[in-house]
Amino acid sequence: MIKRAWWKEAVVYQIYPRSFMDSNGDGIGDLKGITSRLDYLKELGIDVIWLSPVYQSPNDDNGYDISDYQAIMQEFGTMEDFDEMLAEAHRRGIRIVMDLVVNHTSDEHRWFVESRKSVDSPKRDYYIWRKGKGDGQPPNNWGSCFSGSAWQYDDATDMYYLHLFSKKQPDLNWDNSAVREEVFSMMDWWCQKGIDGFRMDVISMISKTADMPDGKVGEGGIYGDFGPYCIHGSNVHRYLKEMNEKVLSHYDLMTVGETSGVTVEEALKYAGEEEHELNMVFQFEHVDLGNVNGKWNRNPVPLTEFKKVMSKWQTCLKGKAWNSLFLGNHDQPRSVSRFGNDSPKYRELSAKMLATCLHMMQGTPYVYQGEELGMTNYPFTDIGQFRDIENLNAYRELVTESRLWEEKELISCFQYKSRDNARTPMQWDDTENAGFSTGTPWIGVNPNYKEINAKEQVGNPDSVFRYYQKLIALRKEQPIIVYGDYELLMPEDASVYAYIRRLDGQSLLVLCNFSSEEKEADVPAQFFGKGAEVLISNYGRDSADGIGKLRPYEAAAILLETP
Ligand code: TEU
Ligand code: CA
Repeated sequence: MIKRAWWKEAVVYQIYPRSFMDSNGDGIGDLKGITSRLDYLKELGIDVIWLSPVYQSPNDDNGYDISDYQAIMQEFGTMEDFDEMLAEAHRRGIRIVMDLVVNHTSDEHRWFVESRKSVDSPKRDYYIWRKGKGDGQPPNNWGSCFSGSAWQYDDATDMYYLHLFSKKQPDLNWDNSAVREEVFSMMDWWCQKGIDGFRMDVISMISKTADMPDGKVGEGGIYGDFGPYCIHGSNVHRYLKEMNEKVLSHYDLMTVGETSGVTVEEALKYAGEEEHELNMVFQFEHVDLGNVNGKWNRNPVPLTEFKKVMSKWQTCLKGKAWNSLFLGNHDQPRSVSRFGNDSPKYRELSAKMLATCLHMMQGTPYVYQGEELGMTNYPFTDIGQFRDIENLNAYRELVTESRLWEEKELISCFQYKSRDNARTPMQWDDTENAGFSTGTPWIGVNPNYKEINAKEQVGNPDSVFRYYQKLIALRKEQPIIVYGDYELLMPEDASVYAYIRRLDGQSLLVLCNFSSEEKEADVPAQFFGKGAEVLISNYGRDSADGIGKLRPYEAAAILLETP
């Protein structure tokens, strides 16, 4: 029997504050904006908000570069606004999980400002400094996640600092116990305020190897891969156990680690029930499918591979750890555009189908803002429309500087994969700027907001929003959805994703057609019989009769009481 926990029964909603709701017309979403929309989230039925960073930041990477962990970003409001938002969320029974970005700080954080001053600075060892190789060469060939070398030369001391992300995001040195103490006491300060947990940014990268050899250069690549020397490093589990002992275990929190590159074996260490580290991790195997030599491609996701990956995580963590379930977030393109079909004909059907597929699995589902409306990728055509440092740097490196890529080719990959697809403003209604702001939004509003918006969908019983609302409610009513076992059916079928959940003599069959054609599903006979109840269907089915024939993007979940 699986141990019960509130965070296993919860549904999480991710807010990217910059793009959620602007309360004062400066074009930037803010905390008062979030507070004003809590009733909408209550109506959707979610239990927890994961708030992307709201701390003081120069916004080189939209808040993932923090210059003060205990202050609110001016553009987002004040600490009073935060306290009000937290209280108003709690009043509605909604918990708030904070983004914890402690692999790196901003270069404008006072620790780094002090650290870079001299080799004798008391904060020198808060960061990772190395001598260059001579003749202007960095310490090794590692590339950063946002293009260019992972090392930045610093005049003041004639040394380089490590930054796995942008050069304005220097990596903290977790091997220094003073750094760990600072982070833990900051976390404790937020817990004392009453927050309900942490989503931990790239927490798999906090422990680096002491010697830092060159990494492998991929085909057609310029820089070496830091992965083997920085991901799941030798001390990462020791540091998380220490964090758990000193902070996490003192509160009733939900914790989820963003662990890029995680395998099932590693996940069992981060999130194993007996490990006393984290509750869950985010794995990325399913969203990375199709990638070869990085993410700039337009490769589709083969369904058989997708099923294999999802099923592996469902079965291998069973009873030992807990899955987090997601198809989209602020780093991914819109899920309906990537895994479904965002054409007007199939957008709603396929968005509901994807939601069914994900929300009927074992794990804690995460809904990314706008996903509950079936929001789509943005029709980008021009580099001037992008705001994300990942795109701007890649464009500079691959098009402007090296001419390794044709502009058109790269923009077309950005269209498919850019993080900005998920960062366009939330579409609230059909008024100017989709009701997000009365000013000029910091990034373009998707032109489809007149058709796709919250106001229309809340009032429409057949909308994607209403469908999500029902899925979320079902999870609260049916323990089988939360705790049932999982078995994949028809593993080789390239169009239909079918699986069965089982708990206490009940069975739940989930059928999802991932294609725009009619498909046959091999449905076990008992699901046609008496006592088979349709829990949810995106075609409005009310009986399981003929359920073996699935229409384009059809999805259904059928509950069977087996005596
Ligand atoms: O993302 C970390 C991460 O694993 C990246 O490699 C991610 O895949 C990236 O978006 C590349 O496309 C986290 C945050 O979620 C992201 O928004 C931040 O930019 C990054 O860390 C640095 O803090
Ligand atoms: Ca604002």
